[in-house]
Amino acid sequence: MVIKAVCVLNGENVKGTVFFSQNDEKSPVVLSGEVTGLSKGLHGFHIHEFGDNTNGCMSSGPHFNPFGKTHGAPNDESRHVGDLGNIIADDSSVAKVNISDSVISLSGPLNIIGRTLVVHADQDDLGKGGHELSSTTGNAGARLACGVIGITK
Ligand SMILES: [Cu+2]
Ligand SMILES: [Zn+2]
Repeated sequence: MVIKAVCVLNGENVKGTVFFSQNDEKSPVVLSGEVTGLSKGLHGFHIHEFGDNTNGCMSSGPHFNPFGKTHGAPNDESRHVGDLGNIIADDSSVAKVNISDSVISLSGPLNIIGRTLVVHADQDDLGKGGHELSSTTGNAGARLACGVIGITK
């Protein structure tokens, strides 16, 4: 049975909607959507641990990391479950989201529903930037917009 979820990203200038779909628990989760209001270039894109936005995006905590691994690229063996890499904004400040990820899930222990999707100000260096934050956040900078991932039909 297909499971579907949606996230409305809200920030001061950055907005977006991202749809999630997974055909069954063993299949990749497919993300599609659009984020607007971004500076041209790469922006870190993660699932953070908590679906708590009481103090804005800061309340969502660190990257969702149930296995206690080091931050990395989506295709790395060592990655947080929440590490989705970067989205890329074009000249018109729009980033199309087209991601298929085989680590996150919409059910079971790696379920991301109820957690927060965050878009960052800067590029996620995928753990390789040599900055002290590279191994935890990819040094992706401020949290420009976020939203809690919810169940949809
Ligand atoms: Cu993040
Ligand atoms: Zn991470």
